[in-house]
Amino acid sequence: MRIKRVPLLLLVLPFAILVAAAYLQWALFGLPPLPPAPPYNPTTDPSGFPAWLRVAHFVNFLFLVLLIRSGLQILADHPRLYSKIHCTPGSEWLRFTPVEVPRDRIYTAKDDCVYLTPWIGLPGRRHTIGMARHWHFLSVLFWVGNGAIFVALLFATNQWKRLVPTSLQIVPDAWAVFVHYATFHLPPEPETYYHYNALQQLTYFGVVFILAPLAILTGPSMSPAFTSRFSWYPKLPGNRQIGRSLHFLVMCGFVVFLIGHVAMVAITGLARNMNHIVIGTNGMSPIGIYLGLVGIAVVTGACVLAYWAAWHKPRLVQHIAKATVGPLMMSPLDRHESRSEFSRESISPYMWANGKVPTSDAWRALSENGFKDYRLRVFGLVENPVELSLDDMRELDKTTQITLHHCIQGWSGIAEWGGLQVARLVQLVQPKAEAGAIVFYSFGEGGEGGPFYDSLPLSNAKHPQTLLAYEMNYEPLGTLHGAPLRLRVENQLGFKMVKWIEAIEFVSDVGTVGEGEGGYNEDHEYFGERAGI
Ligand SMILES: Nc1nc2c(c(=O)[nH]1)N[C@H]1C(S)=C(S)[C@@H](COP(=O)(O)O)O[C@H]1N2
Ligand SMILES: [Mo]
Repeated sequence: MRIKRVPLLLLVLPFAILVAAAYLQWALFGLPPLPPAPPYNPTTDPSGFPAWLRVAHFVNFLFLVLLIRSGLQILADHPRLYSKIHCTPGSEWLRFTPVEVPRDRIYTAKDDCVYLTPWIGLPGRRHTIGMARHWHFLSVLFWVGNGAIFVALLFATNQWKRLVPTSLQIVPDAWAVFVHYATFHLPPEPETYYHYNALQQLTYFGVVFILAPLAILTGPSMSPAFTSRFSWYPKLPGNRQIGRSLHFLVMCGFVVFLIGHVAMVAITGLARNMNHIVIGTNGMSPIGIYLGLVGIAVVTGACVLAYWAAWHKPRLVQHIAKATVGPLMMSPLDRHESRSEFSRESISPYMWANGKVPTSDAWRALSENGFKDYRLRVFGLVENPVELSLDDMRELDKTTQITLHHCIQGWSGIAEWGGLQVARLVQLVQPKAEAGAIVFYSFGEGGEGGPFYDSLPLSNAKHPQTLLAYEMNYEPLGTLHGAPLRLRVENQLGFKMVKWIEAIEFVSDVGTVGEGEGGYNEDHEYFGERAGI
């Protein structure tokens, strides 16, 4: 792991200053007096922990664990965090790989993935981002749903009074408690069955009302469909990579809280605390501890089950995600014609690459001849099948756009693309009424051999920013980035954008192509077919 000095200081210094200030205050003035317990009104103030609260607390714990573990796995697919949108190697503020990216040979973003032990990552090992994303998105539906119910019930009952401070006095009060903890003077426990101490209240408030919303809000800043529709959104944190970095830091916040929270539960009266958390009583019996251990076993079991399903039933998980995450999270984004463009000055100096450069004789011969003999074959369910040379395409029409590429792995980069709108091609070939999707076949092979391909529903193929690009950054498309022709679909993730295109087929349904999942990565790596987030 390597972190640059400035971000390290920015992260560590505030905490170090707080602890140093606490020590100084103790050394100079002694421990501050602790705030008195607030007056308790049995008719209006909360007493104990109702069942809904305990259930929500457990459900939250379960899905938070799944989210953190699958999130770390997603990070392992591109173990670098940047402050700039360009992702130039060497510019990362934090990285979890010792590799310095070589510039003298092809080194793809996929080469850069790191192994993550299944004890930490879900589903673990190397380049398992397809499955990790399914678990991440499935978990987030339940985590957010549960959180919404929890917050609604907090305010529907008097339980909100535990968490929400009603006076600024909370700040000096929490500071007094902090000076005690930081200097290892445990303050007397409050009657937590009725109220928390000031620091505890402020911390829980921060986790529920700041950290959790930040986790939810930073997520969509990484979605190509969302950010091409709302191009202002990723500018809120600064840019997409800052959004991604914040998403990671929020996760770190949750981990730090989890460790501190569990430690405090253990230190400040384990049996009583566990009875509060698990069965809602205020006694000293060990039953809460036992049932709590059962709860931890259930969470562990869920992790084992998710791991097993990812490795033994990946197709099933992929299909469940398609049936649930698809309609709930993707459909609202799919429907919109959106465009997000960047200025010429913002073009990235470096663009990561993925995929295997074609090795077939046919492609090599074309390449050696500068693709003069290249003919794009467009066939299938069309009235007017065509074969187009690059010149034919140039004559038909040319559209240019400066857009942001979002790879599923997390890296991004801005480039100019010039080429033929797929919508124009559709107009030319006249799809038959049965045609529902377009399949793009590559000269290149996929990671496990066999031709690389992917598909688009006809609706998205008609999007104004869906392009067959033969130009990148004002020059003919180079070998590494897909010469002679590649797809650009700006509201989708990079893996949909087939490079080195050989032919295009109009089909009724992608189920008949390859293994029927819609593309090579969908077939082989269980990626979701709709790639708007
Ligand atoms: N033929 C082919 N096209 C492909 C791939 C591939 O493996 N083979 N990888 C895809 C992925 S995962 C990404 S992120 C983009 C990368 O485009 P770039 O290399 O131009 O940055 O290409 C896509 N097109
Ligand atoms: Mo990608």
